[in-house]
Amino acid sequence: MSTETATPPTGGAPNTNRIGLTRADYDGSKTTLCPGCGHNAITGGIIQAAWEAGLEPHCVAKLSGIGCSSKTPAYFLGHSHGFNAVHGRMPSIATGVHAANRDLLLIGVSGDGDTASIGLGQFCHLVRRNVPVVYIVENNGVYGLTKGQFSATADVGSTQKGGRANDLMPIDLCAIAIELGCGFVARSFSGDQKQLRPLLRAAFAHRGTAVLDVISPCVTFADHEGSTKSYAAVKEHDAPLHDIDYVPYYEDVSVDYEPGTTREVTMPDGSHLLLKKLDRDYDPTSAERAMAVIHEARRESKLITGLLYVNEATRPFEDELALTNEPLAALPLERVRPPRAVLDGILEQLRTGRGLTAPAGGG
Ligand SMILES: Cc1ncc(C[n+]2csc(CCOP(=O)(O)OP(=O)(O)O)c2C)c(N)n1
Ligand code: SF4
Ligand SMILES: [Mg+2]
Repeated sequence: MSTETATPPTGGAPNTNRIGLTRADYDGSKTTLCPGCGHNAITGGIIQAAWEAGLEPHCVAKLSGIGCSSKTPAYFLGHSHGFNAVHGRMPSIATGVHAANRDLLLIGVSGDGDTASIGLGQFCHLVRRNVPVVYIVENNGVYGLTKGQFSATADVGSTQKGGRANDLMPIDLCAIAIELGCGFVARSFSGDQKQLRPLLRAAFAHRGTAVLDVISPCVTFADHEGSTKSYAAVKEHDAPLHDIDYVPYYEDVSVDYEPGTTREVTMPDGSHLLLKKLDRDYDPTSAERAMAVIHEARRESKLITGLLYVNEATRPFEDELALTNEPLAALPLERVRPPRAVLDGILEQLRTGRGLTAPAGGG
């Protein structure tokens, strides 16, 4: 069985993956973020996971909002499509991209400010519609780009660099996602690549919104004593739910596999996520249990990481809307432009008022 610690290259040439690309083919431009920023490690995780998964770079669209985190799509998959949206508005752009071209795998990168503060409404509606986006929140509890103000995910009692304590309840994005019916919800840590990479690969294989809330320390504004999202605090309070392995659909899952101690999740493409029990027996298919674990963790000041919730049977956005399978850009003009007679009919209706229905409630 291949594990995430040692996925061998399987391309023809040395160090190439299944589609013949090297890891460097998944790089982007050089980071401009602070050295040691958790976001840089997540970028590395995305590059590695995309290479291991053999993603076709030209079939990926990277989307983001505004923030240090939202800058990071420039630093990975330099040959993919990309759109840097307005602050908190990435979900609308992602929804439009998916409606226009279902062949693209969408990777959305956002921050806790971008998602939980200004973009909360957008996030909720994306999840509720189950738009297929691998939605990564690089969560540091602050607005890094604008110099370290608390974001809406800051924990009660966590302090700013200057000593001021946050006294507002945090918004838990995983809890919101589960509540809104999201079929793939995970929490991880930028410093735990062994856990993050298989979660990313499973998220690439999911059909629907996959939310990954990744705690990602801001070394400049939130890595001091008193911050609950510093490297030291995360390491002290991290309580993983399980050890995670990922086996792609083209590899045999039977070797080294102990069904009694391992929970298996089959992804829509036939790949497998293997969740090996740690000290607790955790069922990631129960939304109630996931919510209970999130509440327990908050009560006990623990950071629970791993796959919190998975539902393989959710209905993605395109099924709900019966969208065409073909990218809109690939449709011939006669299939996207109504014929002259139809346009004339609409104009006639507008001119005469016949056939037009008044909006409910007037005005
Ligand atoms: C409409 C709008 N409001 C406010 C800002 C200022 N602003 C830029 S980034 C940001 C917060 C970024 O925080 P987060 O999403 O957590 O990203 P981080 O920098 O922490 O990675 C804010 C408030 C903006 N650019 N646009
Ligand atoms: S300010 Fe913080 S979040 Fe932004 S790049 Fe620096 S360490 Fe990262
Ligand atoms: Mg932030």
